[in-house]
Amino acid sequence: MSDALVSEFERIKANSRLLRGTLVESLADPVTGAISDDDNKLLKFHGSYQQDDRDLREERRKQKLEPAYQFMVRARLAGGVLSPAQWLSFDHIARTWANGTLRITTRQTFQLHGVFKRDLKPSIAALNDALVSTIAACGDVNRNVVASANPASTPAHRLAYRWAERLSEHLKPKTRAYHEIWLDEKQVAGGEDESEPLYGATYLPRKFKIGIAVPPTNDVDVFAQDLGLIAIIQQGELLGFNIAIGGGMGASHGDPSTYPRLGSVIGFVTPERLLRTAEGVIEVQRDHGDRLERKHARLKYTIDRMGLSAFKTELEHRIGFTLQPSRAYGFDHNGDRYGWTEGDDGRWHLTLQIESGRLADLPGQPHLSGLRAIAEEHQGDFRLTCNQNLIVANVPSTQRARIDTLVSEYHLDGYRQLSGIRRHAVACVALPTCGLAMAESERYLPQLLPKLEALLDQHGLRDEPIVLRLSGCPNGCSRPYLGEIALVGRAMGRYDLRLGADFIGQRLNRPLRENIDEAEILRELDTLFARYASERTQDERFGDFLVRSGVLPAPAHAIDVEVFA
Ligand code: SRM
Ligand code: SF4
Repeated sequence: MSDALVSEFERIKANSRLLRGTLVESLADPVTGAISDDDNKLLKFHGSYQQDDRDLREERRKQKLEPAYQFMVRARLAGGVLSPAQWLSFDHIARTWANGTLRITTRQTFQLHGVFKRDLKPSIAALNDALVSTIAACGDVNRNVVASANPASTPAHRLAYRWAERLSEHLKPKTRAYHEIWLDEKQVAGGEDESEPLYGATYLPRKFKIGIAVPPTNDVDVFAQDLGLIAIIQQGELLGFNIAIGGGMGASHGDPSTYPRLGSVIGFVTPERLLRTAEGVIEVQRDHGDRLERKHARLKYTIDRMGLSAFKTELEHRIGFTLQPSRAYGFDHNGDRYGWTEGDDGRWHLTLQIESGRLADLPGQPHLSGLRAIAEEHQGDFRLTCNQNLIVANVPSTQRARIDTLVSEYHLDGYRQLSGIRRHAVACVALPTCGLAMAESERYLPQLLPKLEALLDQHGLRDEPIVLRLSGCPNGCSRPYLGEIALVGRAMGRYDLRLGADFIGQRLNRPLRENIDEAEILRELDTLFARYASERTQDERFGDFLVRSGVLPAPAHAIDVEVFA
């Protein structure tokens, strides 16, 4: 492609010498807490974003100071699994170099916030010492591969996790830049052996995400992934994966050329063909994705531009085999199971609810310290979930009582009395760290939930499970278009109210009202809760009720494509 046909970002990637840019110089520059604009773009591939504390912006501006620059660091934890020793390293890094919190993300990993430039290198090096990398946690590459954390059986979880690890490793960038910059490895830039066989020098046109679901649990929201894999397991044996392509949530307000889209199921592959199939999807996207307009560069737009069947033909041509017809599967929920469950190997798993995934020590809620105490004694592992919760996993039965004692002692036992909506509430980070936030999200959830619960109480619906998703802007980091109820930020205190997704992550919601404040949101929901309480059929979910009763237009089919208004 000629230079005129690619974006500035493409030029920066092409000239970066496989993601090196001038990051070393930017990091060493003592004059500013920031790094250069070009390096900023490259830093993402290394797992970090430059941010500034938006709560302090105005004050700093008045004082003629540069913004309070700081960095977010995102780890790569395939399948969200980490050992107690790794937990203790995260805890140490959070307290030493970040803002004293750990944030479980909607893609099953940890983010550290508030890391100053001078502390980036020690933080990333310390994570690597604990065998946790941050490479490709962000950037135009395959990101953290997520996998069902809640499957009903232990072998199914192991299978999903093993494949998440294999995909994550196989699709990792090959550049040594990461090791040079953060881990002081000898410089090899320009060396003859160094290349990116899969990605090439300009990597992908945009981020790429893979998730593995194990039916009947869709806790990864498999249809929101660029490449969604639905594990087909029979009697403990993995037969293979249904392949869903082109899921994605991001959109922009008022721009109908951007939209959330659910993945389209295009076939089935056996396990030995999975890696090649994933590579094939990435190659087609690499060569056909839009490199001029980043807004239209995700796989979902490539597919809609090429046509699904043309995309599939191109994929099969590249991988050299035909996909088999997809196999039957069925999901029944996309949430987490709280409390203790027993695996079929006699080990136990305890799912704790972590509001918005934020682990901190707050008055009366010493959750971060509680988890540190648990990690010091725990003999199994931890699993982070895509609903921002935490599973203390693989606990021997002899250790259960001790874990319960610590959970109670550190007030981590909130999961015992959750309302139906609180069990299914997810909120993105938004303010003060996210540079794209238009409204509050994580900080708003604790205020909003009691108000929603009060309304639900009035209508006798307290225990009714309802999927609630909050996002501070339409980029969709909490996967809000899959919420039975969703608020998508427009401006401070104002949101689009979207309703009517299903309970299993297979139907997008629709906007009911745009740009409204809390009072209007609560009024709308009060009316709808009243109707739901009196008109629903037995076991009917809130989202399904809204569609059946005609409050919202019926979608053409369950897994559909929506044009975003
Ligand atoms: Fe996200 C950008 C946080 C999951 C779609 N996302 C951002 C940034 C980095 C803002 C930025 O670009 O400056 C946010 C940093 C906030 C902060 O202060 O930490 C951010 N995204 C998050 C996290 C932490 C939200 C959370 O509350 O957990 C999630 C981290 C996931 C991870 O561990 O890798 C997160 N982001 C998602 C998801 C959900 C998912 O992947 O399952 C989506 C929707 C799915 C998708 O990709 O379509 C998502 N984030 C976006 C987008 C829109 C992309 C698009 O195609 O249009 C952006 C903006 C962008 O890329 O330009 C974005
Ligand atoms: Fe930021 Fe928007 Fe993502 Fe929320 S949805 S974290 S506000 S980019």
